[in-house]
Amino acid sequence: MNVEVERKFVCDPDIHTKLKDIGAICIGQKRFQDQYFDSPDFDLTLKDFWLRCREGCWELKCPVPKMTYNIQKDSQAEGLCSRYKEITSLPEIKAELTKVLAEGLAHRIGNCNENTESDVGAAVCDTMDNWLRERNLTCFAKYTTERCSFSLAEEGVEGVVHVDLDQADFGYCVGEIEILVPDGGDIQAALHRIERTADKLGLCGGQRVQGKMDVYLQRHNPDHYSKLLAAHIL
Ligand code: V4E
Repeated sequence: MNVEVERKFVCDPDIHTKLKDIGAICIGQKRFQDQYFDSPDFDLTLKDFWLRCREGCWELKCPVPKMTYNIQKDSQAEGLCSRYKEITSLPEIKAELTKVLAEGLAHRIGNCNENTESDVGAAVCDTMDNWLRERNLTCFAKYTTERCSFSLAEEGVEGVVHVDLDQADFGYCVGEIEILVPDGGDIQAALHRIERTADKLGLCGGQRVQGKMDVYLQRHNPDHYSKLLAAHIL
């Protein structure tokens, strides 16, 4: 299971030239549609869990507690980067969601021992659609992205940095510098490497940059958006 560490940035018109100048190689362009799912009370996203179907492939992004990796609090990258554990196996996604939803349920009904985790996960479902329906999880965001991907190697450093330039179909562009860290790998080193790449690209400013979801929800579901802001998720 990988941890995705990433920093978003505002794309300026020179970004392609800058990427070329620092030795990044364009590895392709693709277009994909994403659908995100949650309950009517936002039980997943208010806990920072993001369930997505991208062109038929399921993924659950789960929050990684910052203290887990003993990351320096004063690092600039620390403040600007996000990190999520990515689960792509359907049985593991269902198991994790069952746990998260059961916690929410237990929280709402106090210490009632009925409707526990095993009850929530017990139903036998033939398809993911049915599984979601039984848990009242529906699509709350749907958009298409045109993505141009780059890969950047560094001399003497293992692995690559990925840079994605995304153009969403609702008219928002954003860049991402991203490193996939294998489970148990060095998150701190990834944060430093992202910071070095950002410096090389001349990205300045310590401002958090909005992702596609921020802008989508702001426009399409301001109630969901303000709840996420209030919970410090976005
Ligand atoms: C984790 C998350 C969301 C899910 C998708 O996020 P994002 O990485 O922006 O999408 P995308 O299309 O680039 O996915 P990829 O191809 O990299 O898998 S939507 C909102 N969040 C939370 C979040 C956050 N709190 N802070 C930042 C900087 N990003 C996302």
